[in-house]
Amino acid sequence: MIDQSTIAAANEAADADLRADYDALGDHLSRRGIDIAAIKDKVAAYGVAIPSWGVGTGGTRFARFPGAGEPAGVFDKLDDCGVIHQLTGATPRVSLHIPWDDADPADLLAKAEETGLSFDAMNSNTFQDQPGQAQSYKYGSLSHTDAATRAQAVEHNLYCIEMGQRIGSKALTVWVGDGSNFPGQSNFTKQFERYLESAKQVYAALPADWRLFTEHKMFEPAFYSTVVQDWGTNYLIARELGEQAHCLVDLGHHAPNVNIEMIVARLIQFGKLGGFHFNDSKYGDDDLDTAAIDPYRLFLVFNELVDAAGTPGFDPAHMLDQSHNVTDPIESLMNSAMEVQRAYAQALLVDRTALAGYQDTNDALMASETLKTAFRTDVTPILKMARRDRDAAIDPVATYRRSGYRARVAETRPSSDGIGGGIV
Ligand SMILES: [Mn+2]
Repeated sequence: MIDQSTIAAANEAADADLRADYDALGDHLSRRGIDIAAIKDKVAAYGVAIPSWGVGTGGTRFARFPGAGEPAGVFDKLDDCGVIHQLTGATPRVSLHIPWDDADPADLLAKAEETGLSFDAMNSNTFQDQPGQAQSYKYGSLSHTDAATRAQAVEHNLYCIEMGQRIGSKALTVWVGDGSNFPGQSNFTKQFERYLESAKQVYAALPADWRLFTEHKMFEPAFYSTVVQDWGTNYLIARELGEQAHCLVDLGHHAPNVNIEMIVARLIQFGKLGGFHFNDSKYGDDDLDTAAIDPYRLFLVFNELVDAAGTPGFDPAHMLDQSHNVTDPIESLMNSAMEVQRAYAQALLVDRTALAGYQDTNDALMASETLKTAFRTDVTPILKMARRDRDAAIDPVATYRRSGYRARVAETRPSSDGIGGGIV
């Protein structure tokens, strides 16, 4: 972890400027009838989960270019996640991926305690084969034509639930790579029937206080069809399985220009929004940093979430899921957590009474401007003050660079293998 005195010294140097900026924004918001302290408190209470696999350098199927001091295993990953939370105060939970993060639950809990973290949703992996595995997932897992392969995939998900129960997780996220690469390769209906039959077995093992999240993805690794290709199929799954099943929306898993915020609204309306994997994309599932390409879209998603806040039972899980190919993953994850907080803060500024009035009177221009006014407000001083109040860093990236953390861990962590593919 980073020495708290390093953070305190950096904050001290930035404090006077921050106070001036915060007070100026407070005056401005006050004229709009908004209490800046109330917004800051909500932002400070907000958290987004870090995926354990996000702290390693990602890659494409062409190559991976790891940096120095890459985490060598789950305990290194938790150290990195602890640093991210220490500096941002915005990432209190980590989402583990089995078998990549398989370890003794007692050791995981001890490390979580040491790093100030807790565990978010468990993620199963039936999209790649593990050493010594009896059946191959080359042609699918939960929807495979072979019953023994489906049973193996179900069994793995049950193991993830058991593991999660021992470390305080309350959800299982299931994403499968199942699909087809050629027209005619798979019978769409039979394949989906097999998927549902397997998913029902997983659902049946879910503890009463757990949720099951299923994640849709339009393409990759299957390039002609995927079994859970879009939110429609995802909704069907959640409806077929039962009350504890919900849809997970990964922003990158849609075709370009799809109206994701509207999908979010539909899932909220019918009680099936489970949560998010935040990231951004330009062309496809690019796994770019959250808000790197289209911050307005992220804001529009949060606009729907803020609009729905207070709905009984509405408690979507928030997690980042992105691949860091050319940046230090810790820096990218810190920035992305702050971008999610920013979108939330901006959405809190929307004048909802005015917006409803413009909607009712069909004043399209002023309705749009109402959203834009909130989006254009620079809420940076609110985010900084929320961090400062909890002894996190006013400027996390600058403080991280000054701390020398990466160079320090590089001395003890073995250098990572840059050969081979991509997805981590
Ligand atoms: Mn995802």
